[in-house]
Amino acid sequence: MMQEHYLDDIISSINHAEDINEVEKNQVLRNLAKLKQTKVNILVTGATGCGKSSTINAMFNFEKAKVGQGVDPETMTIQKFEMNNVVVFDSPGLGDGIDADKRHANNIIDKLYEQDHNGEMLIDLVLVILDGSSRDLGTSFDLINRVIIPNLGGDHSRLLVAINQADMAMKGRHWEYAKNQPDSTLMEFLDEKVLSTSRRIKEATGVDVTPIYYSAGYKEADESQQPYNLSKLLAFILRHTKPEKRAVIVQDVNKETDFGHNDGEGDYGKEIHDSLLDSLIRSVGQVGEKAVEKVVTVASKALDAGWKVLKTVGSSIARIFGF
Ligand SMILES: Nc1nc2c(ncn2[C@@H]2O[C@H](COP(=O)(O)OP(=O)(O)O)[C@@H](O)[C@H]2O)c(=O)[nH]1
Ligand SMILES: [Mg+2]
Repeated sequence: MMQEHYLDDIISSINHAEDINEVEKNQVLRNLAKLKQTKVNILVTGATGCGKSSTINAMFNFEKAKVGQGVDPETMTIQKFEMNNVVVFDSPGLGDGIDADKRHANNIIDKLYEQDHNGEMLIDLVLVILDGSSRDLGTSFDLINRVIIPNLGGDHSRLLVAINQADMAMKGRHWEYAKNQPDSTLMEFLDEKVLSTSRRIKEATGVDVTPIYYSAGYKEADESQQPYNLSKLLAFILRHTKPEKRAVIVQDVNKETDFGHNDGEGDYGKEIHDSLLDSLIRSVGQVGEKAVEKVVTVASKALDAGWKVLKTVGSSIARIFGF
């Protein structure tokens, strides 16, 4: 079941606006209708157990996704989850044995070269997830350095590396469970992990990447932990997506998830909010101020009412000051 689309609110209000002329109205409506059809294709990969499913689940409205799988046994390992606008491909990374690794690598490479019906690269973004609790990330670096980077076609901005399970990075020690955040020792450790990850990719490939760390959290029968830095991950996903496509991502962002815990290094809620509005304004095209103003006003209202992720501002500031 697909959800009602936030762009429908904007479309309807533009439709009923009496202070916008017909020519502009039609242009805006045409462009919004086109935007509503836009797909953002994300390939999520990483070793089994790194937290791909947990991340997709926490970030997106994944339960409502149409689940598809290739019929061809060669591609069966890549699972496809199609939501309103976001399409996630979940692929195992390396580390499952020589034969499986070969198959996974080939599937990933094929996906990286796949084109959409406009002849553009299908995959907008490759999210490689590393298990932050693992000491041996050798196969993950093989995945990044030998499989992904050489097959990105030179556009390295499509690559995003994220270190998950930040809470378990020092065996669960130094995680402040009550506040759901790392203490200063763990934070230093994680910062160092980010630097060494970046260095290992740079040395092997010459490519600069800025990894981030986060925790997808978990939900089990009698225990659960909220995510950490998931809003930072979303902000990074937006940064790595073409500006004209960003506006639709929010439609499929999980409204139930608590995006409030983060490192406070940036105002991620505001960044996401601004990035979405900027993307919307780009998509409506060259029209008068009145039309743009209407789009922004209605969009802000719809977004603020629907998505907690856009309001992580207060909570992160509260955390810094400890109240
Ligand atoms: N403590 C902790 N556990 C996590 C986190 N992310 C995932 N997990 C757990 O790690 C295990 C593997 O996660 P899953 O999402 O299935 O990994 P996948 O194989 O990459 O899809 C599950 O038991 C998750 O609950 C996290 O950030 N922190
Ligand atoms: Mg999984």
